[in-house]
Amino acid sequence: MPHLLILGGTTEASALAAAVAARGVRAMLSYAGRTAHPRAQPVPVRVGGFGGAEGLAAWIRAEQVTHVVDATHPFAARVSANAVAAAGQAGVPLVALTRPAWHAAAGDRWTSVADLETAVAALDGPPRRVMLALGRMHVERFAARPQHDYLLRFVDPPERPPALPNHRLVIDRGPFTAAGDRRLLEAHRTELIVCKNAGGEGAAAKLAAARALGVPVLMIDRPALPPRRTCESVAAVLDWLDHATDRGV
Ligand code: 3Y8
Ligand code: NAP
Repeated sequence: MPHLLILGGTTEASALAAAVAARGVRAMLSYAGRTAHPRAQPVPVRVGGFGGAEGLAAWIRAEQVTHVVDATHPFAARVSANAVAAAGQAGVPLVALTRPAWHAAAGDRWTSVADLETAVAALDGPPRRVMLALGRMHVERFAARPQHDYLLRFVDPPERPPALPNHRLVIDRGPFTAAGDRRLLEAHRTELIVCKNAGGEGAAAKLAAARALGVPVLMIDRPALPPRRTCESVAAVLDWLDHATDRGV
């Protein structure tokens, strides 16, 4: 009888949880606890870190998990590395449910940068109206570039105001719509968007709005992730689960 651990926090993880619940597969979805009110799920949920790879391996054994699906965000590199190590230590199969990276289309004005540090460095120069579509965790890095007028979007209200002298803060959670993001960019008169190459649909609305308005985008490339088996759809994960179970692994 399989017992699935879904490392969640993405649209795809929620879709997988719905699919396995509909099939009556025993599963638990795990959140890090980054947001105050994570989306309810049709499977049991746990919230909080495991205590590194060792803690995750111990949890997998204690909960008699038989299969791990890493459905975390492509920028959640640490938990993904921990999951590969922990699944190996615990001797259970792992698959990553990922989404393809975005690629610039006709009309896009993207500049790709390797990482957050390079994005901060690229914001030297005269004041501009910049949307930081990066959430809350990295905003403080941009205090090194105080000259800009920032538009910020967080999931939850921050404990204290961001340390950016000129900023407007929007509290909202995705998935977002192109029309909504276009209104947001027009209201802020955004001249540049800084975002991660998250892929998927939930964060893509701002890119469609940027294309329509001719707004350039500073696109942060994904961090390196460990080698692991990957699937790009819920159906492929269910197929893997069927075969992994048939093989008795
Ligand atoms: C806690 C769970 C679902 C999942 C929905 C997806 C889509 C909407 C778009 C923008 C970009 C950003 C951010 C974003 C999106 C989905 C997905 C996605 C980007 C929740 C969630 C958790 C988080 C954590 C949060 C981070 C932040 C990143 C905001 C839930 C809503 C910017 C990533 O305040 C904080 O500390 C927020 C932290 C990690 C990145 C950062 O560095 O700040 N996600 N987002 C998960 C956990 O605790 O394990 O609350 O329901 C999930 C979703 N956010 O089931 O519908 O699939 O990616 N999330 C990015 O892409 O750049 C917003 O504003 O345009
Ligand atoms: P991270 O940097 O890779 O992980 C940092 C630590 O957070 C991990 O070592 C682990 O703690 C804990 N952790 C992360 N994801 C977890 C999960 N799903 N369940 C239990 N513990 C988890 O991760 P992150 O970038 O902060 O992302 C945190 C969560 O937000 C993930 O669920 C991710 O899918 C979601 N998310 C992130 C982004 C993003 O831009 N990074 C975007 C959208 C959603 P221990 O070492 O103590 O086990």
